[in-house]
Amino acid sequence: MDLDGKKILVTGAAGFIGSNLVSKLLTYDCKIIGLDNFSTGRREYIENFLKNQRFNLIEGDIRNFNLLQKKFTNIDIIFHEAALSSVIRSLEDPLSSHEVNVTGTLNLLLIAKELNVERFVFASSSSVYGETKTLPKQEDMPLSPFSPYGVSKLAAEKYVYSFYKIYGVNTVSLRYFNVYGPNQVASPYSGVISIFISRILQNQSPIIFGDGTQTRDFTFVKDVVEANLLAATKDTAIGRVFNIATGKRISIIELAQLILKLCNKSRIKIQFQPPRAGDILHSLADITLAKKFLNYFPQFDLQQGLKETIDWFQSKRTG
Ligand code: UD2
Repeated sequence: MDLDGKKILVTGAAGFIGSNLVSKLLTYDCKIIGLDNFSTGRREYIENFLKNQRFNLIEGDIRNFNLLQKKFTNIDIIFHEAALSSVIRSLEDPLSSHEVNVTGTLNLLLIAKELNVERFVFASSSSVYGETKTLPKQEDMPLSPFSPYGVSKLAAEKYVYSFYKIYGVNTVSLRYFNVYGPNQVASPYSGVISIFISRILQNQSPIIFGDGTQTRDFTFVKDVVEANLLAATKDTAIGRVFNIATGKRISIIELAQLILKLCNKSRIKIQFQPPRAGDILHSLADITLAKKFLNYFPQFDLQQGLKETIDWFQSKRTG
């Protein structure tokens, strides 16, 4: 399948991953509808897209089924990136995480079925695994998430699979592992890399929850975008679930030291606070399936990705 000539819906188009995806999609000859309710998305991320005739914005909420049904009549591909991400947010407000991540996804699946779309790509998460007995995490391992966020992503993923099996919707689920990069703003709910970079550039200590020995497989957003394009175009992807990661991990303490070094701020001391509730200890992906069925080969190692991300934060500060 080719993206050229397609009508594409991107939910969460003004969000971190959605905006990076739209930016890439605009290099193809396709029409894009961006849907966002701007609860966490940012208008500044889509300002440039709005100048392009091939991009249209619909402001709205994925929880509002009537709106979705009214606005969307003819769509070929849906990239469903809209979500209330963050484990922390889900601990504070599990109901909203459920409504957006589960009911919102079910609404979009119903639209996908009604419109008979060619492909539905779902942004799932490594959090569906919870703590596994062994590493790396493989797609067919038992899933036992314990944060409400992980549970909501797993429930949504199961709906996605159900719509593939029962109604024949051509779905693909991508389990993103700790995505970072440009357009991820630092907030209490954002990924650790954005928080560390933002603090360090303001000469503040990075704060580690726990002893810092917990590990993560950090994935650069441009690799995630590429995985989405492959998921939308490769027929071998249909009905499957894939880990999208690098297959390498780093501890949070090593991560803090690396960012301090790359920012030339190694003199800043790291601070420690008690471990965060809902946190798992280790996360590392096996990406064999994605390599085999998607032809997904990550292009950015952590150093490269961090440099691009730090540059983006710096340009934001000076711009
Ligand atoms: C989870 C998912 C990830 C994605 C994300 C969405 C796992 C393994 N990962 O990310 O795939 O879906 O949720 O939000 O389930 N930390 C600090 N200091 C800080 C901030 C974080 O030490 O200032 C620690 C935190 O305690 C954790 C690690 O850094 O051990 C990563 O935290 P995170 O919030 O970036 O991401 P995580 O793993 O909860």
